[in-house]
Amino acid sequence: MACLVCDRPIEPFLSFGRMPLADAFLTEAEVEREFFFTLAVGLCDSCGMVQLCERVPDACMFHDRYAYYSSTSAGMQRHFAAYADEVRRRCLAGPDPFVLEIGCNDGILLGPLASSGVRHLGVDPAANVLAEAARRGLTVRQAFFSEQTAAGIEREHGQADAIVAANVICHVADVHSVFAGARRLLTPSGLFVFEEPYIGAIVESTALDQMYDEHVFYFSLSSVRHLAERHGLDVVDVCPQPVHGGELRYYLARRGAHAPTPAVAAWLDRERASGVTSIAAYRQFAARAGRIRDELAGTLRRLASEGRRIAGYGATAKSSTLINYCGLGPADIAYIADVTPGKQGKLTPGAHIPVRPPEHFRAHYPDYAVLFAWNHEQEILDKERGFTAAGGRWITYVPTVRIRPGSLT
Ligand code: DWN
Ligand code: ZN
Repeated sequence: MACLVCDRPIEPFLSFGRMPLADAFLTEAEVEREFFFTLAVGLCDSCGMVQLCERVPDACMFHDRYAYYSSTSAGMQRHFAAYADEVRRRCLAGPDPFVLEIGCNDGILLGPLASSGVRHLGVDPAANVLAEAARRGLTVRQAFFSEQTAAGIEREHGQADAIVAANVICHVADVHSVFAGARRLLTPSGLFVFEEPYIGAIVESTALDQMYDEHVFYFSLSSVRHLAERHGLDVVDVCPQPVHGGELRYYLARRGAHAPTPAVAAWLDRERASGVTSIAAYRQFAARAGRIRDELAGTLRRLASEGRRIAGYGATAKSSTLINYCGLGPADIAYIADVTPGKQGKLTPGAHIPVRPPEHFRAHYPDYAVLFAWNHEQEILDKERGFTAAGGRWITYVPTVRIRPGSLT
């Protein structure tokens, strides 16, 4: 296996075995021809990039039935409104600025920018989520962003003062094409800004469920800086974000265009000290992941054997890895509640647990609910106060297996 960034060998540190596509919710009829691949993750010792060992073709994951709509969380809507303010403040001060979003989904980030009249374009390969962005009045184009797409955008719109993305760049195996396209499209003083799950946070909290087909890369500042340098870009700022379990937002500019802030050197020092650039930290992560699997599966089986009713909350992409890695099925988790209409009535990938609307959860409270959308914990616990008031208990597994209120015993 060769590194997608520098072509040197990568060292696998965790294999989950055969896994389905994390967002491929399916009907009974589709179960027969379900797609599986081997989910394994490795580190490139040369450039520091953590990445999948086997990749799934982009078109199998990002198509006209993409399951995830970014605007399903009120907390994320607030987060992206603040992200839009930041972009406006830092990049869009000049006359008639142009902003491009790579992977705009339903327009959660571009919407607040466009509503203040900013010239914009959202690019996304998934027609269904893009249709939602168009319905909001955004200018969109259905495409995978690449160097070639960038050339077409440049001809039509000119260069971009800001190229923005969230939870997208780490999804693209041909990341060189994305960086080359971004470099080409940026104005001389423009910024390429993106935020992605941070490998330091994933390791620290043993968030093993962040690993699935769509997440091709697990970025650190060190690995992003190496990638940027190959494309004539500097990382000029970096800022942690308290979403999706801990992300880093990276600010890139053409070489020499902006002086890096002190945060860049401080984060690089921190990464060297924490060991996220060395294989030892990942081997320990893999051992902890195995213990979480054993403890969660054991706990759920024990509760089921005692006659407790267990459901899940949030049919996340992440939950696919967790559920299949733990070998769980409908006998362990009766259903998973989720607000997304396109997931409701379908079966979860691999394990085939039915997905039901939250109203079903409220009408059939289980004894225990596994919080698969743990990154939206506050929002969900607030809206489901009735569950705990009725004696229900939440089970979480990041960073460790816990039952609340109460203990494991
Ligand atoms: O990177 C990715 C992230 C940003 O989104 C994608 N590859 C796929 C997706 O991952 P995920 O599915 O793990 O993301 P979330 O945001 O953890 O998914 C939350 C799920 O929970 C959604 O299906 C919506 C649902 N939900 C709900 O039913 N009630 C969420 C909230 C907040 C709620 O109150
Ligand atoms: Zn490499």
